[in-house]
Amino acid sequence: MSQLNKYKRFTITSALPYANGPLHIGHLAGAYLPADIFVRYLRLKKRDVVYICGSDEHGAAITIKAKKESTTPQAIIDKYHHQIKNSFEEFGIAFDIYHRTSSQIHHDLSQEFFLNLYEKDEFIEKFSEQYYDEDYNQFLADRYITGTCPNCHNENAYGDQCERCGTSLNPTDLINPVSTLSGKTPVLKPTKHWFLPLDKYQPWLEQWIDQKEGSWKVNVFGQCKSWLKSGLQPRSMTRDLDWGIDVPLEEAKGKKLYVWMDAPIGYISATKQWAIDKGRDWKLYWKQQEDEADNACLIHFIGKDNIVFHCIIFPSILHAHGEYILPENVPANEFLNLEGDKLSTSRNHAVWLHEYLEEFPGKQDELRYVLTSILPETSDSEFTWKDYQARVNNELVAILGNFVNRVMILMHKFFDGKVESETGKITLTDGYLNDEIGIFYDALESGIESYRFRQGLQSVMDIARLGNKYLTEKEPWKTIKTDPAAAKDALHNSLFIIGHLATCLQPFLPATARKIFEMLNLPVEFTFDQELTFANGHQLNHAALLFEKVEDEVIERQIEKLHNKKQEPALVEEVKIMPAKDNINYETFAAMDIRTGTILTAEKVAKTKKLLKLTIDTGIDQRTVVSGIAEYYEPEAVIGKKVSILVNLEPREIKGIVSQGMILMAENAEGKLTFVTPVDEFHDGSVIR
Ligand code: B3M
Ligand code: ZN
Repeated sequence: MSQLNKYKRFTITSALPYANGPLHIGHLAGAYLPADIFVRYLRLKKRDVVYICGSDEHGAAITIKAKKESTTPQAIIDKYHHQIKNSFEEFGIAFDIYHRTSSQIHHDLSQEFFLNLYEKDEFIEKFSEQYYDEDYNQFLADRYITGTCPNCHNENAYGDQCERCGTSLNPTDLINPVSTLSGKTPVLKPTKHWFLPLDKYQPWLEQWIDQKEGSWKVNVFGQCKSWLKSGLQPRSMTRDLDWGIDVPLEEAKGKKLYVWMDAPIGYISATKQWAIDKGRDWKLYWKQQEDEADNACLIHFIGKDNIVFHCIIFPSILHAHGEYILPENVPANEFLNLEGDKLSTSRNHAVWLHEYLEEFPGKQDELRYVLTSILPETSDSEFTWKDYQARVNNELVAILGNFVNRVMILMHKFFDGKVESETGKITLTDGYLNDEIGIFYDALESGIESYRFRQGLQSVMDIARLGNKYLTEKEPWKTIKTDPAAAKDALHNSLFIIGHLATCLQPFLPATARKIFEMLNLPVEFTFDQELTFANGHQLNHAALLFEKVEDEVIERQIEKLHNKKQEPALVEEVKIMPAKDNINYETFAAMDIRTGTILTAEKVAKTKKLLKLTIDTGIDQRTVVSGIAEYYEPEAVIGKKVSILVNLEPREIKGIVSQGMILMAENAEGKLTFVTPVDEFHDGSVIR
């Protein structure tokens, strides 16, 4: 019996990634892949669910990056918001909305929350001593101060948190504090701030969190209890910063909301935007309803370094506001490490999602499978490229792909891919199979609903293991000669195993599930309550390989790339810029006709390494273009891509093909190419000027 049946609807959130850098596999394994699996599962059970995320665009992390790159915070967030959003979309994380906290709707709601608590006198207003950098003449946000953690003596703890032991800190807790701006010791200066009285809320928090024992993950419940045990202190919700949401008080000019006050409210403002876009009622997903039984089930998916903000601070703000629901669960994951070391943006020690998508086109499900198999659900875990290769080759190719392929090949070989029965009805005739598959469905359900996605995935793989075992026992390739009816029965039963396998794969490997349903010539989405049947005479589509083996040199290249990058200085943007060309007059530029377009077809040009022959829909017409991108993109990876195309270039013959135009590509200092694509969804033929 599903524990989730009692809820009418679900509000699922994933932590809002800071828009100050690209996504890496650690982000996916922490807050995004688990949530995506959970949401896809709920949708397949036809539950009312909204999945919310967006970019976290305030806080010192953004301004520090801007200073480092001598640019503005706005330029940083625009760059990374779009990169992150595109990476999530291309990887297939199925948000209902991916919004951003620099939006007006978010600023308005955050200020409304602040004023709601302010007008109820919830805040403690007090002057506090805050660190001030006398060289830069500015107060320092928590992240601008580093020092030694009083708890574990990590010398690189931040002013708000020690990332090694997870302790939440106030800057004045740090030993030997240093300003990250001037590198000097900051001085304490009085400044007025508005504090959330966490000490006052402690009794309420204790009783609320105590109810969660047994339903919250042990690591999450334990961390909350230890903070409560050490006694909560008032926490400032405002900062002296030049970037963020203005504190909506006359006397607070120049002060901004603390990023961890506004960011979680971003879940609500994004839901409001989604509701406006879709004509829905956001209050059903966030406000307490007349009848408590109608309250939405709110679940926050995060990494363990965000537990205090999602289990102590944000619930306190929601509770103080008084009209909102509180999280039912916060299934935080631990950390993913990479090749024996911590993932690190600053040390460039990461597998970046946008790079994976470029270098492994069409292999999203392989990464989904490997990461889900090693999710740090109860302790830190490790990604290695050798393990990636082993799991793809020995599990996806050898177990899942092999089973499906054998059945499809045999069905075409012996029965021309037609599913026929003299009795007229095609059913799963083997009771043992039926029982076993039912057990795996139950294991899948209990795994996902208790946030044990690794276990859930393995129960799906058990269906494939069952299929291989069944096929080996039945040997239809032999019995076809002696007992064709038995061979047909065994293969029909195997088709049912494949259908259930694909149904259960959908939350985990959505692209693979779709491919299998296409091969079976069935609808490409099967909700869990749908009956899997084959009509008599059903025609299967052709067999197609689901996965390719990963060769040693592919892995060696990735390991070498990681090793080389770690030798380079930290991830900084000082790259060699191509020298500018001579100026041209406006008329020369205006003579070019550049449009947005879509790649409809793509194929390699025979006997060349660099050329792809593309068919482009330019909005004006469909035309052939030969493009030198074959070293960077497989043909199937570019189909459907939006591009910018110069349409009034004189046609040229290239390798016997008349090329009518040119795709605009960006080339970086290493000579790598990438598409120049409009940020928003514009129709083909839109004029680029
Ligand atoms: N922006 C991400 C982090 O701490 C932080 C999450 C906000 S969720 C409201 O890594
Ligand atoms: Zn520490």
